[in-house]
Amino acid sequence: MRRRLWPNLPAVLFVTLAFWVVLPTTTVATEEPPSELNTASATPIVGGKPADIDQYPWVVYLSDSRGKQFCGGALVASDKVLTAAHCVIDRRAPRVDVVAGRADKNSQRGRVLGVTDIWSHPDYRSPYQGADVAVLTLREPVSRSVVKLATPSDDGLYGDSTEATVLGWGARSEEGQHSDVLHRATVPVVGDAECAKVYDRQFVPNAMVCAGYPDGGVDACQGDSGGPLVVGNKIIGIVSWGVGCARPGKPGVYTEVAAYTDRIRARF
Ligand code: 4AZ
Repeated sequence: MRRRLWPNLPAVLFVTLAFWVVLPTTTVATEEPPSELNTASATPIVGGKPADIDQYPWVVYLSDSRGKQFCGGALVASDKVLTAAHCVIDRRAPRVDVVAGRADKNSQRGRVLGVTDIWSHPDYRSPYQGADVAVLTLREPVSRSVVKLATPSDDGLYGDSTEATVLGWGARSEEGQHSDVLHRATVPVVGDAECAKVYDRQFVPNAMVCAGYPDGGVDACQGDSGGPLVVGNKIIGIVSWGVGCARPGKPGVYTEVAAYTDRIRARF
């Protein structure tokens, strides 16, 4: 054994050295092309830009007991947070925190608030069947401004091509990681007829609203769920589902808040 190994030592050394010298350069070389991906990954929520949380003081994120962000939400009353049912359906109130006033997850700004109650719409089964809406009750009220709920009389806000803003800490690209900082993006509302053409029966017109550009490029993504779609100071949608993120011809689908105003208010 020994005899056969020793004569090979120079070869082994050569190969080892070759790896030490060549491997790093080839690694760098193969890491070069993804710089394009890195550019995309610098625009979380897909196609958005960093947002000033002072402009959206009511936007919050939900974190688990380990402090990991898993969804978005919005303060709709001093002790109530609107989010998606699919965000919280499998969670218990004591294990959910609401983080308010913290744009950067790595900072200590703002407040971490405990949750005492989770209400999910009783009709919720899956995002594709509508009623993807939930209201969390905070342990104590916060003194921040709240966002207004769209109501059935805000029909006009759901019109084709209304410019809406989506906010969140979600993924930068379809396979990407969640963002560390709050991002926002502008997306036009897509009419019900148009969205029904894309998603067929999975689109429920009186429970959902779609938004996105025909060519894609800007959208909510994984981790943005539960977060707000707003027009001015009114929340018209809750990030719910979609096919991938920012794909051409595949708009994001949001819970139509105006369809649930009464049920939400009943929790106040
Ligand atoms: C998600 O998984 C998710 N592009 C949210 C929004 C969209 C897709 C996926 C819409 O939370």
